[in-house]
Amino acid sequence: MTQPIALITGATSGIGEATARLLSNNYRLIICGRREDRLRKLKDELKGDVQILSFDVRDKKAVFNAISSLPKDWQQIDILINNAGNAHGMDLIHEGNPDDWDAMMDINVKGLLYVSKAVLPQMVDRKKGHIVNISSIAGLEVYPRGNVYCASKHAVDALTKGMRLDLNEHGIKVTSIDPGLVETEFSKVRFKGDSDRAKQVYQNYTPLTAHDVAETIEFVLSRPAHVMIGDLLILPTDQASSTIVNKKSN
Ligand code: NDP
Ligand code: 8X3
Repeated sequence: MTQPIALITGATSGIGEATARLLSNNYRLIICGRREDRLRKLKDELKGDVQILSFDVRDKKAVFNAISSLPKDWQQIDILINNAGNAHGMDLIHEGNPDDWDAMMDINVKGLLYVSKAVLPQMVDRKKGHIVNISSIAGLEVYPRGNVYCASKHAVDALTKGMRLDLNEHGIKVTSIDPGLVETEFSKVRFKGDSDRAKQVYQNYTPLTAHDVAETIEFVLSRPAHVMIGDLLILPTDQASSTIVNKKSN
């Protein structure tokens, strides 16, 4: 039997890259991201059948051009993992930078919409498919200074619910994975390359790894046809909520 095709956005690092590594034995993969050098390196390392698409999810035209440029035998995408996203800044609302707000809403919300719009029609035609949206605990709770990032992930949560309603009659599964703290490049991006500040986010407790989240995605995808995991919150054991983390004093 031919392997299902999975398209992963944000596969150049963190959760997306770990998911590509884990799925590569059992799925044909379309790996996406802006950093093409990383995509090429990852493709070389993976064993299975892999296509690369390099585009910025904010660029509507680039999204549609990239996905329609796929060879014919790659166009029937079975699984879309909407993972590309980041936080930009962690300021009080009255001190926030509107460019950071634009980035978060354009990437995390509108980018997810553009990619979904490019992939969904063939799923609807075939009455088959699975959308996995990587939201966050920030889509379920709001924490101090999280304002616009939390708003973007609350929007992802609403879109997941909306997709599930609208796609129900077409037999398409829609899942939200909501991770807590995962040690990736996420905080380095949030703090604009300040590695020391980023490291502090993951100190004195045990955060999730990107592989932990990838294993959860693999589990969700491997359920039988009649089973859809709707929403899945995955936390480090040390984390009880966005603001309560059991940090050991050193
Ligand atoms: P990383 O920073 O490691 O990865 C982010 C990925 O998103 C990169 O591959 C990056 O690729 C891609 N990306 C960012 N902006 C764009 C863009 N404009 N166009 C295309 N791709 C883009 O972070 P994570 O792996 O942690 O984040 C993945 C997802 O998980 C995000 O949606 C994040 O919000 C979510 N999440 C993360 C948590 C955490 O604690 N780390 C917890 C909960 C959710 P490139 O730069 O090459 O374009
Ligand atoms: C990423 C986790 O707590 O930094 O979504 O918002 S958090």
